[in-house]
Amino acid sequence: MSQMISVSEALKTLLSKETKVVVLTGAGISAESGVPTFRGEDGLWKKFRPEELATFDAFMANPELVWEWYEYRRKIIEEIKPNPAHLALVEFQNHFEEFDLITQNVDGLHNQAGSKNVVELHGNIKRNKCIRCGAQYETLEKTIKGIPPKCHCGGNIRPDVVWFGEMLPQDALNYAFKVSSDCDLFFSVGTSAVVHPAASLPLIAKRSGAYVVEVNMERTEISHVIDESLIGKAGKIMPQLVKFFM
Ligand code: BV8
Ligand code: ZN
Repeated sequence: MSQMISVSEALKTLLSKETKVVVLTGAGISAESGVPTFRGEDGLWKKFRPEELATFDAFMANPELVWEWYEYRRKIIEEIKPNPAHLALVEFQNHFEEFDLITQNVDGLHNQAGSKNVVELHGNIKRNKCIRCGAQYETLEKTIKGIPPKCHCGGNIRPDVVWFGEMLPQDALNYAFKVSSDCDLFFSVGTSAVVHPAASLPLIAKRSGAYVVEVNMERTEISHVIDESLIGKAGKIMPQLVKFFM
């Protein structure tokens, strides 16, 4: 029986269903599903630097390399499934009367776990779109050939994710700002909190008077300003928090 995490009395009292809760997740919540994180020792970026691949310029300069990198990541994601941390967040959503889940991840694992109305700040790797006409391609039709695939209009098809230097989807970001500034309890789970503007959400919550809790394997950029750090694997901590629900 894995030993129970120690949770402050302040946090325990906030785990009642009337509390307004917002959760922000990053690559760390998918690590135990087998998705490499970005900046860890097994990080995706180890092989490639973010500037090299997750940018529009990189795609225009070397569409084959960027497209192959996303195909490599899609293959990993096709084989894996949500882990206990993703499943615990479905229970969070069922427990709290007001609950919002915001993710930086593009792996779609929250939706796969059964979470509803997930706010995907950085898009979704399973979606593609045409650079020229914006046509959406959920799964690439077999007729679409070539690397990168060509749209019916002749334009290049790209992954429907937010690259560095690109704006986040405005409505998703505005909604994330709104709920983060109006919640009682904010969880930052499995994110190094270095990528903006997502990394500003826990700080906005803190400034607006929320109790901010971080779940991570180690301290991060925001550890010094938030209220409580639960150090350990999200797959262990998140299900244990469910046990404290009142
Ligand atoms: C924009 C999609 C401007 C693509 C991604 C302000 C300040 C500083 C910099 C900037 C700023 N504003 C803009 C910038 C530049 C840039 C930025 O933030 N750079 C950083 C690197 C310094 N931001 C942007 O470019 C953003 N765009 O602001 O546009 C603009 C303004 C006006 C007009 C036009 C443009 C766009 C950012 C989005 C980039 N796209 N992803 C793809 O995936 O290929 S970001 C990428 O990083 C992923 O989405 C990822 O989710 C995200 C954040 O990383 P994390 O999720 O935190 O993952 P990481 O590996 O870093 O950390 C994992 C954590 O988990 C670790 O802490 C680890 O300890 C922990 N962990 C591991 N295992 C576990 C665990 N925890 C618990 N349990 C475990 N088992
Ligand atoms: Zn097109």
